[in-house]
Amino acid sequence: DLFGSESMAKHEDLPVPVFSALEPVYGGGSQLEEAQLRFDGLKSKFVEVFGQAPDIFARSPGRVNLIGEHIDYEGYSVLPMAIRQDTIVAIRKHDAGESPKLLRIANVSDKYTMCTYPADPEQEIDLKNHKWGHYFICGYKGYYEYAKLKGVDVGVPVGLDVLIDGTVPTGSGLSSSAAFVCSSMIAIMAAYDVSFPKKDVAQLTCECERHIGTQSGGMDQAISIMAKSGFAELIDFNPVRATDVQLPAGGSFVIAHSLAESQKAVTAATNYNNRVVECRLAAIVLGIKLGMKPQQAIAEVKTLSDVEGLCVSFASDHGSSDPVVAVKEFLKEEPYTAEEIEKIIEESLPSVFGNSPTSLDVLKAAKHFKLFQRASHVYSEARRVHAFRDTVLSGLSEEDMLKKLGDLMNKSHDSCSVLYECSCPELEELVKICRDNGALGARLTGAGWGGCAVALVKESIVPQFILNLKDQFYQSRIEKGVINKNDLGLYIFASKPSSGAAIFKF
Ligand code: NG1
Ligand code: MG
Repeated sequence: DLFGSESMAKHEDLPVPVFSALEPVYGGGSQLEEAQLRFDGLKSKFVEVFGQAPDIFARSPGRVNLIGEHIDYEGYSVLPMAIRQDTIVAIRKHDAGESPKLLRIANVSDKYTMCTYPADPEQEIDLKNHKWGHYFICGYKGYYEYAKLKGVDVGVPVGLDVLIDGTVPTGSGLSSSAAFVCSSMIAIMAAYDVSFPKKDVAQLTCECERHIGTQSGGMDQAISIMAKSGFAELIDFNPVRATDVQLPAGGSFVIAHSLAESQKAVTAATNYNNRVVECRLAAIVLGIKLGMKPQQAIAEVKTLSDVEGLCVSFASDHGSSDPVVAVKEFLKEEPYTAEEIEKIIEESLPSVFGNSPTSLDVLKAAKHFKLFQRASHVYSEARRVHAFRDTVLSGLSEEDMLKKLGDLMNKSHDSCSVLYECSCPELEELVKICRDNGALGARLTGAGWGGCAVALVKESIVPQFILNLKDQFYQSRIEKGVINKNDLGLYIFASKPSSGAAIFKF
């Protein structure tokens, strides 16, 4: 239609909303009270640390990914929802000439001591010496990179005083990192009194988080910025777009921590970035086997989604539309050595990656490359995301719908575990316990190698389900002193889709 939805302002085109009260984001009741306490605490701590009150607050939530794991960086859509746990940043921008001309990043938790950085946005992040404050600097650099790219005048760098309060557990697969980077970026924007559309903020926070050394996709930042209360979102990439997905009311998502911490910034070379590299190599090899010249494939093929078209045409000649058919035909199950791949692509591996330092770290650490397994996971997982979305929209009875969604989550987990090898013994144990206790489906969520599982559970059995997990998974860990009994609520909880990033000016 001529004047249809295309011409209406989409929410990704709008700026991050600014509020003068907490209710629009934190609702009422105990959540609001809790939030009020946090904001009051932040403010007084800010005055205590820096001697003056903050100008502005920004918040951005963590997320739980319901389905679509390790495919965002391959260009495929994912389906996460925001959780209520978030990062709040309080910020004060110095006047020009005020000293010290530094970025001082403090935290309400004693676990994190103050980090100080120069105000120069061109500074390099010291990756060999990981500090928690580096995530703020990702946002800071990103802000100036965007401004440069768009030719926007965003003001001369001055000192910033910053205090952080995060409630997303770290290394848990719930994206504490994106909550931190996104809230930092938004706080900086608000402090400098500039605002960009949400889709741009989602894009630029994704790119700037890579300064931490992981070659991440854009899921976490996109959902943290664009989430809407009450909805999960189907996130598409290139360009970033979010489509609301209303989940069936009778199901609840329970998030449970495996208590294995996944330190992604530290293990990138063997875990996360390794998989990104393997996917790229699988895509290039597939491109060549399906008729591209090696040089062309290296130049043009960045992700598995770039060669899906070729894979699907091949598969349809063989009576299917499933790209996994081409994977089975053209990639071998045994791991490839670097030499084998170099022979196929007629190029040295380091030069394929333009000598990017994080990729070189991967090549140095890798003994071999599992191209068949990684590509099979990515193509099948991409299909499961759409099957999940179609199921939600299918007029199936709620009972049947929940069962189908659970099945898809189980398949996703098994693929992550067997083909992508991003699970760990603690997650395997936890997922099994979830399934044994009536979960319709359970899977690891986020990057894996530790962190949380998410289980789809019938609303009516949630309290009993949580009790059973306490007994069967957490009790022995409490006895061993791994966690404190009083903290259990931090490690297992049911979650409803929460709202996205916001700025507060009181
Ligand atoms: P987490 O779980 O936050 O480490 C990571 C990536 C995502 C996505 C998932 C796996 C970052 C910031 N995020 O999330 O982009 O690839 O893993 O699906 O690295
Ligand atoms: Mg992260």
